[in-house]
Amino acid sequence: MIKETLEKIKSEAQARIKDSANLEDLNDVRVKFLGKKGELTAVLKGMKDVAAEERPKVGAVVNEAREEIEEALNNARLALEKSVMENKLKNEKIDVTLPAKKPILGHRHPNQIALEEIERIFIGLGYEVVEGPEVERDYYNFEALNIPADHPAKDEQDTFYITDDILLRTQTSGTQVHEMEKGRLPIRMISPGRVFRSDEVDATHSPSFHQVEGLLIDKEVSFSDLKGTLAEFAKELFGADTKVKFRPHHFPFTEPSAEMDVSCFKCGGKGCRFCKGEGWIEILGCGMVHPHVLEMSKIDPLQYKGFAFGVGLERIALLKYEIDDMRLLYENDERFLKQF
Ligand code: 2NM
Repeated sequence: MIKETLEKIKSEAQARIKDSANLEDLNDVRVKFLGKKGELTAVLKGMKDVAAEERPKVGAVVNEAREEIEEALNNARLALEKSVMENKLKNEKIDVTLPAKKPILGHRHPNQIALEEIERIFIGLGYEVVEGPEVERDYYNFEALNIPADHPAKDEQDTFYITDDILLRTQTSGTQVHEMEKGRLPIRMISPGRVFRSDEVDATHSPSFHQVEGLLIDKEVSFSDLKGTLAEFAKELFGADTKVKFRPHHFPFTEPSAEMDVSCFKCGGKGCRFCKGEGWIEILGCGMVHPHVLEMSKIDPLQYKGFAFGVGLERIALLKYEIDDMRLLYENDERFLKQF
C-alpha cells in the first residue's frame, strides 16, 4: 500500500521535474514533494499507523524515494543552471575585436594657446608671470594708476561696480600695483587675466575678455628698452621678419605713451585684405610708467624708471589664428576649438 503510494509520488515528481521550465518551477516541485507539508512528509507522518516491526523497512523505502527525488531535483537544477549560463554567455557576448569608443579629448582654447606663447616669450626674457584678483578696490584699478575721478573709464557705463569702492577690474594693472607696493625691485613681470568692461557683445567686444600686461622697473630704463623688448616680442610672436612701429598715444598711467603696430604678417606690409590695406596691424599699448604712479607705490622716480604695456589676448588670438568674430572664442564649440 505504502509502496504503491511512493511509486505514484515518485513518478509524479519525476514528471513535474521534467516539466519545470526554470528554477522557480523546480523549487515549487521541491516544496510540493519534499517540503514540510509535502507529500513525502505526509507519508512519513503516516508511519505511526505502520506496525512497529515493519517501520524500519518502510522507513528505508521512504528515504530511498526521498533520495531519488532529491537527486532528480539536483540534476534538473544543474541542467537548468547550465542552460541559463549558456544563454547568458550567448546573449551577453562581447566582441572584443570591435573598435573601441574613442574618448573625447579636450583641446586648448585659442586664448590659452596664445597666452602660453606670450608667457613663453616673456619668461625667456626673464619675466615672472603673476596673477591677481579679478575683484579690486577702486584704488588699485584706477587711483594708483593715475586715473582721475572724472575719467570716462570710471563711468558706470564702462565699469562693473560691486560697491562704490569695489569693482570688477577693467585691466590687470592692479596686479602690478600690488607687486610694486611690495617694494622688491627690480620688477620684471607680466600679469595675464580676465578683465571686465560694460560693453555690448559684438564681433570685437565682450563684457569679459583677457589681457596680458607687462611691467619692468629698474634703474636706468629708457624708452629704447621698451622698444627693443616689444620688437623682440613681436618677432617671436609673428615671425622674424616682423617690423614694429610706435605711434604716440595717451594713457594716464604712462608718459610718454604709445601704441605699437606690427607689419602685416600676411602681406609683409604691402597692404592686403587682412590688414585692410594698411600694411600695419595695431597690437598693443605701452609707455614709460608715469612718475606719479611710481611715487604712489613708494618707488622713487628719480632712482627708478619703468616701462609697461598691455595686450588684449583675444585680439592676439583672433589675429594669429585668423578668426574674424570674437564671439566664436566664447561658444566653446568643439568643432571650432579643435582647429587650432
Ligand atoms: C597698457 C598700456 C600702457 C600698464 C601700466 C601699468 C602700471 F601698473 F605699471 F602702471 N601696467 N600696465 C599699461 C601701460 C597698460 O595697456 C594698454
